[in-house]
Amino acid sequence: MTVRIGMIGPGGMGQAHIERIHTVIAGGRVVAVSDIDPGRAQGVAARIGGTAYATSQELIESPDVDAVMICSFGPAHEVDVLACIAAGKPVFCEKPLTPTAAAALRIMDAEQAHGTRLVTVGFMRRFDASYREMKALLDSGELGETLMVHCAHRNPTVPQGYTWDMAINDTAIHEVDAMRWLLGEEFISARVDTPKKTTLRFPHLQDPLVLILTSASGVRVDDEIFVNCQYGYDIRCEAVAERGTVSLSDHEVTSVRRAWAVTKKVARDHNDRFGGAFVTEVQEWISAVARGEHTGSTAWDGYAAACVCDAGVRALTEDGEVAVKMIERPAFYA
Ligand code: ISE
Repeated sequence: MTVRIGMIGPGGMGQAHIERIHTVIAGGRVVAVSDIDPGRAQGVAARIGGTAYATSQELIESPDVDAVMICSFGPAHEVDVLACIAAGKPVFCEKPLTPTAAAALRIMDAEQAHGTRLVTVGFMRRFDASYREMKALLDSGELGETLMVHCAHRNPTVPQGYTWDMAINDTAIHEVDAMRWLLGEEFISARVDTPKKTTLRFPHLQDPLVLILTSASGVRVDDEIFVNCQYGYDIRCEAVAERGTVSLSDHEVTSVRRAWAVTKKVARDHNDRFGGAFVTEVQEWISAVARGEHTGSTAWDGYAAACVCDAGVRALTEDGEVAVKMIERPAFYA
């Protein structure tokens, strides 16, 4: 069976997914697109030999679409995810599921009323080979209890439209999800440290910043967010446990020795660094849809990440620790 996918919002991320689905991933084809810019939808549809729909609602309801990928802007996600649930179609929604926890709660309510899991959230780090190896080692217990994790998330630069809160709810949200998954527990509080700001980009941003999270069992996670670091896309993570540490590897493919120096490349962007993770993630989703199963992060993961980010955004404007407010995990998401 070929899963016929409708894509909402085929911008940069969406088109990178289409490329993967049509070249290296098996079992799926993007047959329909819609976009707030109808010209873009028509252009992408013509290129892939698919249909451009005037609205996302029409795409979701089309009998020619088996499953939906949402790659639009975060604030537009809720209405489309709810429409997919109403239509009973599996939906892969890029992060963030929703920009607020309240909106994610409405999605969980609708999905539970529907009765089966349909929503997968695009948290790709869970599919990265290096993160998976780290998790397997920590879960084995060989290093004892995990005590602290040091993370860094650096982007070469961000566009003008990147607002002050996005450092937390668009960038740090990746570590928030990856650390919930790595540690297997929730965070209870957030704090933000604000070091000296770079002069090399927009003054409206606090860049860099350090988000400090505390988990229910007391693990301390610090996450340096530096989105105008100029030199590359650099993701770091070191977990410190009782009997040792484990870190993500650097992701250069080659190193060059020349003129008495060794040079290695730094990734350019998330597609470069996490290309393999995106392929595994989308392949697993398409294969699960074909089997009629659910895989990947759930709406609960989208909700929990939004709750931690809400606290992180508040911590950016308030002094001290901010408590993370979260409902009890419903049995449906156990
Ligand atoms: C962007 O939306 C992403 O998801 C990237 O992975 C992240 O590095 C970047 O900071 C975000 O703006």
